[in-house]
Amino acid sequence: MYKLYYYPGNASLAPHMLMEELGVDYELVYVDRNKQAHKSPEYLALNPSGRIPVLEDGAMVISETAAICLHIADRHPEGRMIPDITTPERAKFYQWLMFLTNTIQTEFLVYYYSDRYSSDASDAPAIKEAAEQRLMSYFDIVEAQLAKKGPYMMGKAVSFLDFYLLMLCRWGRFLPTKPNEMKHLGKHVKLMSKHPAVLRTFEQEGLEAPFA
Ligand SMILES: N[C@@H](CCC(=O)N[C@@H](CS)C(=O)NCC(=O)O)C(=O)O
Repeated sequence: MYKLYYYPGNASLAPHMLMEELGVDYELVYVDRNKQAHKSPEYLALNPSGRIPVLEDGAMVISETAAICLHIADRHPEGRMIPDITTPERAKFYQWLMFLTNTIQTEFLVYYYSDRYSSDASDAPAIKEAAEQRLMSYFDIVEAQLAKKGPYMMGKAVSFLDFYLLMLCRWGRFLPTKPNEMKHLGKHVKLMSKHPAVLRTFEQEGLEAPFA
């Protein structure tokens, strides 16, 4: 049985949706960010970066959202949440996963934690504004991919990239140009919002239905 350390709406949302989609056995462990539980010695022993999520798979402890999702998808190939290793789609999948985690997700850290990016607190609004512009340009790139290849990130079949992207679109709900108001991203969000696994996950985390 897996154990997912989560906080509602945090990066734990992607592996949570993935596990729901796959119907695997898992337990949720609430990490109370309001009490700084993610910086407690117990949590830091699991993930020294003090970031959410963490996955326990038996004796193995894994951090980093993309690594967690890859591990789960690889462990359950019958769920087809990642293209087969023998296909060219696998390489394109890696490309988009890295773009989502390395570029968009990382930029959201700058956007949401802009005060951490300068020793001068008065810089934070400008840092946030620049991150906002970059985020919107990155969502334009995803929009173009969906226009070309949609409705899902890998074409006709859903993969865990789509759950990852839904999480990032939700984080983008305060951007001046909201991903869910863009033509193809909006269609993607609508499509994903109907997935029973998504609805169950949002309900379990106490989040309002996505973009309702
Ligand atoms: N690269 C990490 C980033 C995870 C991350 O930044 N999680 C946020 C929540 S969405 C967090 O734990 N923030 C608390 C903090 O930075 O203090 C991953 O993908 O797992």
